[in-house]
Amino acid sequence: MSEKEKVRLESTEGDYRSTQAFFTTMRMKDKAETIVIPHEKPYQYREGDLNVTRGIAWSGPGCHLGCGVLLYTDDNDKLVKVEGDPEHPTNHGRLCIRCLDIPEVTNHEDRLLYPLKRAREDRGKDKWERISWDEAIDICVDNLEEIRQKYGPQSVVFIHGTGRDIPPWQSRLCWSYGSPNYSNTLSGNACYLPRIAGSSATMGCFLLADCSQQFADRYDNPEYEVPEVMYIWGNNTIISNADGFFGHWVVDLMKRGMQIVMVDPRMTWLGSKALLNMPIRPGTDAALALGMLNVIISEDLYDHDFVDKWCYGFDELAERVKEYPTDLVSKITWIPEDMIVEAARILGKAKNAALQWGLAVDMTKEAMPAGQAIAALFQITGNIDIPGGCIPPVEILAASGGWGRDLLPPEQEQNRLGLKKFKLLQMGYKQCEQGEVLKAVETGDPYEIHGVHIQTTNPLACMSAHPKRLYDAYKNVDFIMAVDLFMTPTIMALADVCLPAATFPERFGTGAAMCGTQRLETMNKVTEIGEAKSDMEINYLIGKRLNPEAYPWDSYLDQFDEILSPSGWTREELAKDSPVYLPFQYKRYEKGLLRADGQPGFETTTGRIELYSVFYQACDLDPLPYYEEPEPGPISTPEQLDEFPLILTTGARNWASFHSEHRQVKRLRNIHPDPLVQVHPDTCKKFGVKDGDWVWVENFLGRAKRKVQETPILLHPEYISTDHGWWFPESDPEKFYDVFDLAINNLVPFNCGRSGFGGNYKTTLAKIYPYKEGETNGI
Ligand SMILES: Nc1nc2c(c(=O)[nH]1)N[C@H]1C(S)=C(S)[C@@H](COP(=O)(O)OP(=O)(O)OC[C@H]3O[C@@H](n4cnc5c(=O)[nH]c(N)nc54)[C@H](O)[C@@H]3O)O[C@H]1N2
Ligand SMILES: Nc1nc2c(c(=O)[nH]1)N[C@H]1C(S)=C(S)[C@@H](COP(=O)(O)OP(=O)(O)OC[C@H]3O[C@@H](n4cnc5c(=O)[nH]c(N)nc54)[C@H](O)[C@@H]3O)O[C@H]1N2
Ligand SMILES: [Mo]
Repeated sequence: MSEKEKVRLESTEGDYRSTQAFFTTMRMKDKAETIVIPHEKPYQYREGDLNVTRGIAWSGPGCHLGCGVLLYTDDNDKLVKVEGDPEHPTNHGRLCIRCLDIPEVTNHEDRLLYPLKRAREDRGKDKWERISWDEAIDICVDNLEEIRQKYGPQSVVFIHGTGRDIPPWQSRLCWSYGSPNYSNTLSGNACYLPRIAGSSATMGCFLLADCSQQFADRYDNPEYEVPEVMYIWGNNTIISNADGFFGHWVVDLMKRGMQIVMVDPRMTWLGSKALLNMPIRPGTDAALALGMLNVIISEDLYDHDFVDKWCYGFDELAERVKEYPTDLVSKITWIPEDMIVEAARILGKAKNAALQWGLAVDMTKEAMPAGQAIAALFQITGNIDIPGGCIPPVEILAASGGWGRDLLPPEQEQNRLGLKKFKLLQMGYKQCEQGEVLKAVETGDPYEIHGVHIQTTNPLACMSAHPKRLYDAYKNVDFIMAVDLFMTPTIMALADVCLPAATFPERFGTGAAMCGTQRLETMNKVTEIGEAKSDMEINYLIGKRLNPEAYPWDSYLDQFDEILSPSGWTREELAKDSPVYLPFQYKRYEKGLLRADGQPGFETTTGRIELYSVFYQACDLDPLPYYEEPEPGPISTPEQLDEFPLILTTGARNWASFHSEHRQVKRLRNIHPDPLVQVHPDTCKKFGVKDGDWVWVENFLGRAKRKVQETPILLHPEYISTDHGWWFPESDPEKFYDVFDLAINNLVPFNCGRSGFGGNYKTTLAKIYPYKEGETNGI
């Protein structure tokens, strides 16, 4: 038996070590370890007529960054102003416009202020009735209890949106209720999870660009070195500030001499300042990475010492990348061949290089091999856990990736929708695959779904692929409850009970920012609006009734201390000293700091970075990275090109909104009033449309209404790019605020990758044609 066969056998026999490691296994051990940074001002103080409270911003409204903020309230506790906290090491006083505009959101006249109910037969009608919290909680508990008794807890699905700080609280509710079906509604969990789960499976940790975020003294820390070059791959950091990564760190580093290489089909502000801006055809990132690996390996530009000591399967990888010569890769990616070679050489020769990868890596069907190939570039060049390279973030709080895992009865685990089909779903936070959930709702196979719990998500407008399909399926479910800040198309279309949630200035919270920042901090309540309650309190009230043992606390506030307990901090103490930092060291793999058993190496079966993944192999997946043409596409379905000649990517972020949020917030809406499709001037000419025209963007599955923005930023005239998340709060509620005319996901099918991760949200073929007044997709 070969060594690989042996390893494979061992891992199929249950040594799925990496499943334990969502980020890495290192945790904060006690309070004395933490670094408390001095603040000039106390956490609450008076400035003129106003009270100022320090804290961080997280959702709602949505964001997952955790910038330091100063909340200004008047003597009636009304939130009147928000400023960036100049003392906060993440943002140093800088804030985006959405955060500066929080008072308009928090105090908005359209906020949900009271619990609402509606008769089952009135679903889809604007016939809501105000009810008390007691009645609302009773209805939710009674329905969920009845379904659990009649059909079993697995027949309720709990769906959430992007990684705000709410999902862990919903996971506890879900698992303590007894359901294994905790999920978002993205086909193939196609946001962040493909990158995280893939990295965890192959190296036991995740990779982030080292921007000194782990040090409270930041760029001045003596250990830190500026990266020579940063590869920004399918990520527009300045606008998106995604997942705890503050985009302006890139600018800070460029001012300190760092160069950037961008991989993006559009010219962005950063791209215009880049050494190279690679005009990639959407969905072909894996091919590009494999082509660059080919150059680095064939030109002997990799780090032999690092590969020999710390990587597993290099020879197999070297063999695989021979299938991707740069001339072929250029034809696939539409990037000039010399640019691919140059990008590879720059990386191979750099003293230290950082990777900042984004959503575009996840939003293609075969996202896992794409991420695997991109990561391999930085692994074989030894850019792992070195100053100015890629750093594995630590999981500071166990709750970050799902709270209450231990509460799910073990016999329910096998009912998790998607797990049987996709073994790799054991990676991550025990989520389902929504395509499989939908099939169960539609067909009752493998069992019927009778309830849906919706919290912080607006799937019809934003998250779900093929939203009409989700609507048609979910509208027949017996009981649907939702928790949100505002009325949404999803709630109007589907829910029976709607509970009003608090924005972040109205609630307490803890933040353990993900992005390698090694910091722990709090959100602090400064105001109250209507009868809105925090998601934490709402879930506590419901959860305590459905499973009292899982909620042993006397107040929902005690839960924060429970979550924080591994750190030694209580919420109230932390509020005063927040943010606090954990100490940090480089080259943790040499010191036994990346493995649970304290041995040197990585938390994988082989103890090394698996360029050839034993874990993937055990999940019946190709152990090596590969490229597969997205479908539809000019190469996979050339027969569609006559009808759909354009290559569409979707969802590039803009300043004025977070997903489907903020459309009713006037100042922000004025900045970006309409759903746009960016079209190259040559293509406008060809299709007889011009800037400002309303058009339909259409593919084989459906169409969505857009306004043309004529712009040369598309790097090939055939590329078009459009916003996602649109609905018009000002439109007819009973037409669900026009969501089915506006949802770009009308064009996105449920169709995840072989692993259960990844979906074609950012790549399809399409056409555009003029919209005629009165045309609609209907409901
Ligand atoms: N075509 C296309 N589609 C995409 C994307 C794309 O790039 N292209 N991006 C996708 C990605 S990456 C993601 S993560 C999803 C995001 O999808 P979602 O997370 O579902 O985002 P939203 O539609 O904004 O829904 C969030 C809802 O939660 C509410 N909310 C905000 N804060 C709070 C809070 O604190 N408590 C409660 N209870 N509610 C709150 C908001 O009012 C809003 O109605 O969208 C995806 N959709
Ligand atoms: N303002 C704002 N900020 C947000 C959000 C928001 O809705 N609004 N959403 C948050 C969430 S949940 C997420 S996941 C992040 C996502 O944030 P990012 O990771 O930055 O993702 P996007 O902005 O969707 O796309 C980034 C870039 O990828 C390019 N791109 C498109 N298709 C491809 C492709 O196939 N390959 C490559 N290499 N590039 C491609 C786009 O042109 C775009 O410039 O943003 C977060 N931050
Ligand atoms: Mo996301």
